[in-house]
Amino acid sequence: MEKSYVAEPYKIKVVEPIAVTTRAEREKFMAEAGYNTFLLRSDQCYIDLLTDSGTSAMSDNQWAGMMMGDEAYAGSRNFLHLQDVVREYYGFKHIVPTHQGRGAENLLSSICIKPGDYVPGNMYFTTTRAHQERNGGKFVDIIIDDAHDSQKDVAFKGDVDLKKLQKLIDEVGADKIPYVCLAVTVNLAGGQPVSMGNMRAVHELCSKHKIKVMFDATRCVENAYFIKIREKGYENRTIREILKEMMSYADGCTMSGKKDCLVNIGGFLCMNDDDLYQRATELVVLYEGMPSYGGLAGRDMEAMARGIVESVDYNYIHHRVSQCVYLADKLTSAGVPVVKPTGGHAVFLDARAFLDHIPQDQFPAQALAAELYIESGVRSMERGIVSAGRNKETGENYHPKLELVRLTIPRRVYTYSHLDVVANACIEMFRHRREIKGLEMVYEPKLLRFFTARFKPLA
Ligand code: PM9
Repeated sequence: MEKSYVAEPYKIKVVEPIAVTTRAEREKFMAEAGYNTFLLRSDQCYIDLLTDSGTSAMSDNQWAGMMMGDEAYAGSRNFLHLQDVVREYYGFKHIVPTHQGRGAENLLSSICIKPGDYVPGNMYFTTTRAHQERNGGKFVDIIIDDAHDSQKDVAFKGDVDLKKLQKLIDEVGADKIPYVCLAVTVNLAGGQPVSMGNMRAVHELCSKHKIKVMFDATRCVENAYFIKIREKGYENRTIREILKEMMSYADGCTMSGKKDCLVNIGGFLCMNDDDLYQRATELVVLYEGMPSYGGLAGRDMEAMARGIVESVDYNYIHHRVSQCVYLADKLTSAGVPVVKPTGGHAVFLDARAFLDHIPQDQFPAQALAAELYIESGVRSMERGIVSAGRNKETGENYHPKLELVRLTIPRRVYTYSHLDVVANACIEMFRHRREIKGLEMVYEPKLLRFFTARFKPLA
């Protein structure tokens, strides 16, 4: 019997035309963009899978909420609504809104990290690690080894290796670890979830040593969905219940609302600790604004509050992950190497296996993302050696085991037909993969280089 995929649990009310370009035009656009898909213009892209960040389609209910914005400088009713919803759905005592996730990361890292501290995490994320390092912290990877193997098909590849965490505590001492940063799901591992059992165990170990656990909750609803379908004992629990239990194992979280809160802009920092909250309210006025708006308009906070409620609807999240599975299945059945198992927000091409004739120092994932655009007008993102950047102490390039191209699915935006176009383009590229050449980096910014670096094709 043919496998079936879930149809859209929404109907389309507004449409946005997208650009159809020729190959000759795309070759020119890509060269002008320095072979970096971040530097393309949106109107040069046919299907834009650069990111799922801020690219969601909002619902009619969210748009209605935008008209209910209370744009008072302080104490707007939309902040109070957001605060109520976050307390109810996530369970934290305090919330400080920020303009997006990295605003929350900035506050948390600045308040908690001292030079010489260690911040363990289940694989790094670009902006998260940059803020930790900027405050003198050292990121330590404590994810299970399987997460670094693109072909290992394990249910909870985002789990922390508790032995690695215990070893770090023994070596440096708990007082040098301000908090453990636990990402649910793990973006750079391929959108891989953390099991509830592992969250509980990390929380227990950290409590014993009086170390805080701060979640990167950016894609926490996707994580809750995977717990429901993969972890024994959760099959009959609602997404909302699972989410609340997950958060009970954290002392707080940073959140990029641009992902699982279904909005185009916004984020927040949460915590239970009154003193931490006090310090966050002191710092937020310097970078974001009053603690009751944190860089956001009242209307944006209203859309985020409503987005949080919508995000725990099973039909929404079931369809979202089904779209990823559909694309991954098409690619896998044609022999195209992708990260296993399929994650929550994207399908990741394994550029190391796809372009096994290009060494990592010639940026295979960057080259593959550029070629995919030229081939089809589909924009994707490099998640390999360029994103990993350089070791701050030695200046050497990191060489991550995962060299990936991310085909990121925006929420409620594209149809299965769009995904067919993406799959066919990747399959076609796979057939002529030996013709794809590596790149040379000709401009390298010092921080978060993947956003603006420029490249040229090797002869
Ligand atoms: N993620 C993404 O495309 C957008 C920026 S990086 C290209 O995946 C996690 C797990 C994220 C994330 C952003 C942030 C930062 C924190 N944690 O972009 O500042 O995936 O809202 O969030 C991006 P903001």
